[in-house]
Amino acid sequence: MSEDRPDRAYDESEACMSVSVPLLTPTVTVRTFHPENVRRILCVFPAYTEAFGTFDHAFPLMGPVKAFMPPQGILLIAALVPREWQVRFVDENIRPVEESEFAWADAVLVSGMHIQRSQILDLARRAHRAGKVIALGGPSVSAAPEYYPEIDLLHCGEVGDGTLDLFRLLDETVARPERQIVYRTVDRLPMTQFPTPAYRLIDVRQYLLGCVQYSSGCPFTCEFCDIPALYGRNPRLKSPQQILVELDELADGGTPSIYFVDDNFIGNPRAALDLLPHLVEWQRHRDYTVRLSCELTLNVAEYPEILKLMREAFMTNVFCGIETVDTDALRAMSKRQNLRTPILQSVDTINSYGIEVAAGIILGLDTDTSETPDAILEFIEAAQIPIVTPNLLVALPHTPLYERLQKAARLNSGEGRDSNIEYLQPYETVVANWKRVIRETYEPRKIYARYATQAKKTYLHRKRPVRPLDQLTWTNVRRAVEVFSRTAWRVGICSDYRREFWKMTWRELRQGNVESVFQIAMVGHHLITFGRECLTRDVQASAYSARGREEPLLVARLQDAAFEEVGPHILRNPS
Ligand code: B12
Ligand code: SF4
Repeated sequence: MSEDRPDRAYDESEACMSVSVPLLTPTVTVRTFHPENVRRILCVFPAYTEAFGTFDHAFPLMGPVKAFMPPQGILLIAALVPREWQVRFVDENIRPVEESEFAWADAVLVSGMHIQRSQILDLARRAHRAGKVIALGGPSVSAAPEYYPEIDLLHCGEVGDGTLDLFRLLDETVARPERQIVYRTVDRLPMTQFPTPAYRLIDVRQYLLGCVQYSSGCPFTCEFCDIPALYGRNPRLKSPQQILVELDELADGGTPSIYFVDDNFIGNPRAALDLLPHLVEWQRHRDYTVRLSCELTLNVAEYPEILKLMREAFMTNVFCGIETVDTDALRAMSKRQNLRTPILQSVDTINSYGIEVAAGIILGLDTDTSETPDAILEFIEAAQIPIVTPNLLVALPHTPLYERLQKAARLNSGEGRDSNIEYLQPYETVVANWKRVIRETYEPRKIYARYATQAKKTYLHRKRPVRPLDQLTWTNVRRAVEVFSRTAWRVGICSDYRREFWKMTWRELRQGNVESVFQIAMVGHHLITFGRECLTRDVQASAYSARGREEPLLVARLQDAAFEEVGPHILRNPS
């Protein structure tokens, strides 16, 4: 296969061999498949694009941390490839793949979201330059295979029979195919048969959070969301025992915080109730040294039993898609689960169990008016939610929203836009509203004030370690001193909101909340810095579009590197 083979256009009807009904012998699954040949598999996760939710600006305060969260999907694949094969893993959020690693590999396996599309295509170019076959799976290709005409092998859907066929092909040959081949999973592997993702291939201390997945799928059908189409409406589950093994591995690896990446942790409330007592026991045993967090729907406020167990399990943070405070808009987008109880009341209820709420907000809805930004800002003020992620509405493929707008001829993928939607308001108005919400939400005084409220309203209700002195190990103390020195320098001395920082620090220290000082300072620093970049740089506004990604991230990283150079020696990374 020549290295400079021209890219081919995607045309499913003509160009692709689409393998949708695999020929399986009944007993062989992707877990029991034994290959005939030995292969070297390079699993790669592409870099993120900076966003409110990726916390890049917090990392320079934190020593070894270089990325947000380990990528579950590709780590699962790394654990699933036949035992006879060798596997290496590189997360390009930590470091780029080296030429020698491409040279080592027989095949390159990649995952990613739409927002990582240009990074995925860049990986394909590098793999092809090295003459290697590349296979892509994950949420983006599963929803939109047509985005990836350059990739040799596409894997659509979750792991299952499609994955088995992909492995069979790689066993047979690692030559690049003449035409793109698409594998689609029809029979999913039950999650109870999932192996532990290959956490052994990462240093979890390089991530802000560890993560695990208990369930996949969500019963709701919000108009803009592709989860029901991609992962189904009837959540599939791992067993609590699988989760405990994963939690132990991550906690033993040194992570202070673990996130459940489930689409909706209470998608099946009964399943949450089954798992939570195990988590409570696990936390008691570990004396609450690891914070847990998850994504769930706001109607958790209707389940006091779940909230009580979440508190006992030291679930300290949840992300909720609040989306909008306009009840007509919630009805229009089929997000009725947010309507059952007034939103502010739900947030207060969740907070009363010691759980902080982070909120996703969408701008550009058909129901938006000139009053929308004010309504959002009033809500943030009333709810006192510190972390808010405002995004422009985007029509993702395979969503009811996409179909509706396509029929109405309101899709527009013109250059330089961060959304493919013709909004009812002018595009510039929607972007201006987005900027206004960000400017006012992330004014340093306001975000620190919201954290001050959380300290009284939420953090006071949290579990506390029974033996706090056990955590005073030499390693922990040294790490705390290092992180505090960095934070004190960057935020407490160099930033223009140092007054707010010191006020918060004294208040929290007086109450003995050492951990809160670190959390608030780091998260606050990211939100304020990234918020300012949204206003002053060409940061893309939807967190979905493929526009303008590498350069800003590079600029941010170079700025951080330059800062390290001028900072005093004591503030540098320990080796
Ligand atoms: C955790 C999470 C994040 C985390 C980390 C993501 C990560 N490390 O991968 C963070 C917070 C960073 C994040 C951010 C965003 N996210 Co997000 N996120 C998720 C979430 C909830 C879970 C991801 C996960 O770990 N799933 C569990 C794993 C096991 O599932 P999986 O990756 O799909 O893998 C399965 C298969 O796809 C397959 N597979 C995966 N990879 C490969 C590779 C090969 C070779 C093969 C054979 C198979 C295979 O095997 C797995 C098992 O079946 C998903 C929802 C979801 N259900 O996936 C959204 C989701 C991936 N995120 C999404 C989006 C849009 C975003 C954001 C753009 C905006 C937002 N909503 O906040 C930002 C962008 C970040 C950035 N700026 O770059 C979308 C992606 C849409 C799409 N189709 O591309 C999803 C699907 C949710 C949604 N519909 O809104 N996200
Ligand atoms: S509740 Fe969340 S995961 Fe479920 S369909 Fe709505 S947006 Fe998607």
